[in-house]
Amino acid sequence: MTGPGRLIVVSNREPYIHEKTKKGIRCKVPAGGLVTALDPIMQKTKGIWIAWGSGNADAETADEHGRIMVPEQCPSYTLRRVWLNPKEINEYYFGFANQVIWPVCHLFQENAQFYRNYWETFKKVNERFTQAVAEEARPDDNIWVQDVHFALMPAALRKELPENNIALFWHIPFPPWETFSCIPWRREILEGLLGADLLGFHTASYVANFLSGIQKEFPEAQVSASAVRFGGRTTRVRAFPIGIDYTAYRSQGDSESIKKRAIKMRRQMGVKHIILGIDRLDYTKGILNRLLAFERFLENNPHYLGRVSFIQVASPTRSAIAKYKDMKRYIEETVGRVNGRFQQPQWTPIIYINRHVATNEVLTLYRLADVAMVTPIIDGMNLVAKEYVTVNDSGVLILSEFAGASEEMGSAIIVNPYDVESMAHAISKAISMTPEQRTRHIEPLRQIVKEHDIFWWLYTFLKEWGVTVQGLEDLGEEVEKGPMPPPFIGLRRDTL
Ligand code: GDG
Repeated sequence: MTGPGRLIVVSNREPYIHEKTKKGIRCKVPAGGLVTALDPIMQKTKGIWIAWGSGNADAETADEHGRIMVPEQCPSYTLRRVWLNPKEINEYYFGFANQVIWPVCHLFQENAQFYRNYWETFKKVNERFTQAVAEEARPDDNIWVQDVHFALMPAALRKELPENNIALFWHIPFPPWETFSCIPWRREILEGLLGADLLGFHTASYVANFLSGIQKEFPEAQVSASAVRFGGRTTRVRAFPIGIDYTAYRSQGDSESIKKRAIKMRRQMGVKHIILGIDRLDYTKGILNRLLAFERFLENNPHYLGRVSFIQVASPTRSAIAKYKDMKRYIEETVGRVNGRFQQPQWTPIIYINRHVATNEVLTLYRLADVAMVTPIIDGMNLVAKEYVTVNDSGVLILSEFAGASEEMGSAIIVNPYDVESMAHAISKAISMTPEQRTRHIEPLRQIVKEHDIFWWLYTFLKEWGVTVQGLEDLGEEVEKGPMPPPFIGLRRDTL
């Protein structure tokens, strides 16, 4: 154990975004597990969070070095914003992160665009962020890099800051080597990652894929089940399944206002059964096959016509990228075709929402839905599965065997998202379960989410890393006591 030092977090998305609105500058907190978990922790440790300053009022609210104390109501840690120009955003973020690493790691190599300028800009942006960390860090700081956007940083940081503890968490799948090796710059990416003391993935199979890839690319490396010895140093590699802020979801989902909204919405919809899907509109999320499964279900079970509706929230994401535009078109054509085929004056089979919905609405939908279909083609973890079983007391979860979440949540109704017929069958099974069967189904799932919440994830990661962080010395005790109380969040959490 070393330390205690501060925690320096590096992520692409920033925890506080300043935007110009008609009513003046407003500060928004993006929704999502990472910010929810790390923000209260950063408030306690008074560390530094380094991220891309993406808001159109970010520059004018920060000082000349891009620094701003956050949160506004009780400034306790430094957000250091790094500026990117439109070319960099296009090539590093939409290009390399979203059109090289993302499709390859999700086994969609055919969607990848291996342009050299994407790679060059990716390297440049990784260097820029490394410099920003170097300007902020003290030798005893613990530097925790988040996600694929900064895959090259651990090694670059190791060079700049040989004294510091450095770790990285990879939020998406790590694919089999046959797939990953199609990236022309795979060697540099792996060398970048091996600069870390600790690398975290969501599941044991991603760890295994990574380790076997290392062995193939670097035959001279010594690889064990949980570590790599290479170039004179050791990188530990382990699975840390990410969780959600269980207590916050549970208490917000249980509030009177959410319950009332759910009851009202069900009355207005006038159907007996409601099935839900909530995803970013991404080709990995399996939305199209899910809609086809619902169509097959209606075909096979005509007695359900008029009695069951499917609500699909497909929130816009990366919509400038051609493959996302294509997927949106296929989905919308399918919604139109299925609705055209079955619709009745008083009943809409598929209710399709293609916008970002407010968090309260998401909670209402979780509360309302009898069945949630979380059926990605492949997904690192998938937090929607965890959120749904936390908020709903008597729902049924249909879960893809290719979502990381299925490693822990094996008692859900597990489906193969390519098999439309069996997903249709899973829908009939789910909606014909009795209330007692549903309660028996969801309770153990909720228990798993409760035990392995986001604070457990954080604590387990820091413990394995072997660092002690200033202000967080009591984190272990708090995690042992059970889920943490909701953090101080003084702002709306309704953007992604
Ligand atoms: C990556 C990995 C991994 C979605 N639409 C709206 C909305 N959401 C919220 C959900 C949930 C989150 O966004 C999505 O979480 P996912 O886990 O599905 O994933 P990704 O964005 O793909 O994230 C994933 C995750 O990282 C964490 O490591 O689990 O596998 O791909 O919280 O509720 N929230 C609101 N409106 C929407 O329209 N408010």
